[in-house]
Order: sequence, then structure tokens, then C-alpha cells
Amino acid sequence: MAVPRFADAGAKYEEARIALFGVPYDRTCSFRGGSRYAPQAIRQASYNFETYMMDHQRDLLDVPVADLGDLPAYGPTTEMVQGVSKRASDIVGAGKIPIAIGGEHSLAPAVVRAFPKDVGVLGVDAHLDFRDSYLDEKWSHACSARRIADHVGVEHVVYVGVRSYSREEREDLERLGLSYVSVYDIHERGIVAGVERALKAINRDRIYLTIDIDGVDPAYAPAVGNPEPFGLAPLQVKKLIGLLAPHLVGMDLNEVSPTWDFGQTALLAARLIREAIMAIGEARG
Ligand SMILES: [Mn+2]
Repeated sequence: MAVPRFADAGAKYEEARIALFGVPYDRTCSFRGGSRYAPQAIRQASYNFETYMMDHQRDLLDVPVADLGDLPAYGPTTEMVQGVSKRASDIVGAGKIPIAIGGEHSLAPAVVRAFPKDVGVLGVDAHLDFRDSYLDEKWSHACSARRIADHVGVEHVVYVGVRSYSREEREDLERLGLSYVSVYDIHERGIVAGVERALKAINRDRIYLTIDIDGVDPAYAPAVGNPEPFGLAPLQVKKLIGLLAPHLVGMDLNEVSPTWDFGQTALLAARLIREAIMAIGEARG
């Protein structure tokens, strides 16, 4: 079934405050493939929800959002990075907020490169993604935080919900001074304290948010490229989005693998994107 656009994203581009686009790319995937099908699955799932949002007592249609459709199915990562950066730069240049729907996490640094170097980046992820390269690929999904750090500086990137990294990543994070907020820290002290700590460390006014859906526990989001137990609850990510909203300049959500889904991962992804749209709309009046 062809889906025309994300539900309630019916604004003309000229009038839109937020512009969505899909990145159906999963060529560096190392375990469970299929995130290239996610933009379509997430758009389909977005029709499940009421336009009126009870928790906000507002209508999503009051926030002007345009859905620009999907970018092409790129070949090499360098081509994808160039294409995604170009699309994001056009949106940022027009004074709008880009929301990219992945695809795999490799797209996030490509979107970040569309921003000036003085933005900060908060990631939600089970993994630190701090390898300098993975399987001979510098733009691998497993290197997202490292490539983002190349652009904004390692001290302005913090991933939240982390519960997995390699020995090599541990050495590099200590050597280069990357901070992160572990999932255990959040389970102990709460999501509000975790986000506050992350924002303090990032020390930037304008924040880009990259959500790898595997940051959420696999009980809620089983259809991901690399599932990791002990994850965040959906409501914690909802809260995080609300806390970040006044600072948000752009966002992506990545790593849904619809082939492994009974639909719940795509539904959660769609709902979190709707949450972000509403929270941004609220924060900007
Ligand atoms: Mn991950």
C-alpha cells in the first residue's frame, strides 16, 4: 500500500514549521536488516492516532508540518551522506526544523552536518556508537556518535540510555572525553535527572535529537537492528522529548526494522514523532 504522507503532515512546504523526510537506507546494517522499509511502515502506523492529543489538549493539525517523502535508495554511504545533508541543509536554510525518518543510524551525522557547528547533540541509544570505523566503514551505523562528534566536537555530544560498548570504545571515550548517561543511571535516578545531566554536559542552547529506537527496551521496541535488554520505557522517551522541546532544532528517528515487527515498534516510532511535533509546536507557541 502506498502511503502519501505522515498523518496530519498536510502543510505546504512554504508554510511548514517542520519538514519530515524519509531515508530508506540500511546498507551498513550488521545484524537484522530491513530499516529501509521503516519510513513507509512508520507513516502507515501514524494513521492509528487521533489528530487531537489528549495529553497536550491540542490538535496536531495546528502545527504546520510538511512531509517531503523519501530520499532515493542510495548506494555507497558517501552518496547517502551527501544526499541527506543536502536535503537537511535546504530545510534548515529555509528556517524550518527537519525531522528525518530512518533508515539506520548512519543518517544522523549526515543531518547534523546541515547545522552550524555550535549545536549540541543528544542521542537516545542502547549503544555508544563511538567506533572510528566498523567493518571498514567510517559512516557505519555503529559510528554515529563518532561522526557527529567530528562536526560539533566530542564535548557537545551525549548519548542517553547506553548499555553497550566495546573495549575499544571505552578506551576512546576516556581518551577523547566523551560523556554519556547509562540506562542504569536513569533507572536509578530517573529520566529527568538523566536529561538534565546530559544537557548540562552538552552545554549548548540549540539541541539536535537523534533517537535510535533500540534505546527503548526490546519488550516495547523488538524490531530493531541490534536489540539490547534493560532499556528505557516509552514514557521515559516521551518525557525526554518534552524536556528537550524548547531547545530542539532538528531530529531523527532511526533503526526500526519492520520485518521483525508485529507493528508495535513502528507504532511507537510514529507516536514519538507525533510527540516531538506537538512538543516543538507547544514550545514555540
Ligand atoms: Mn543503537
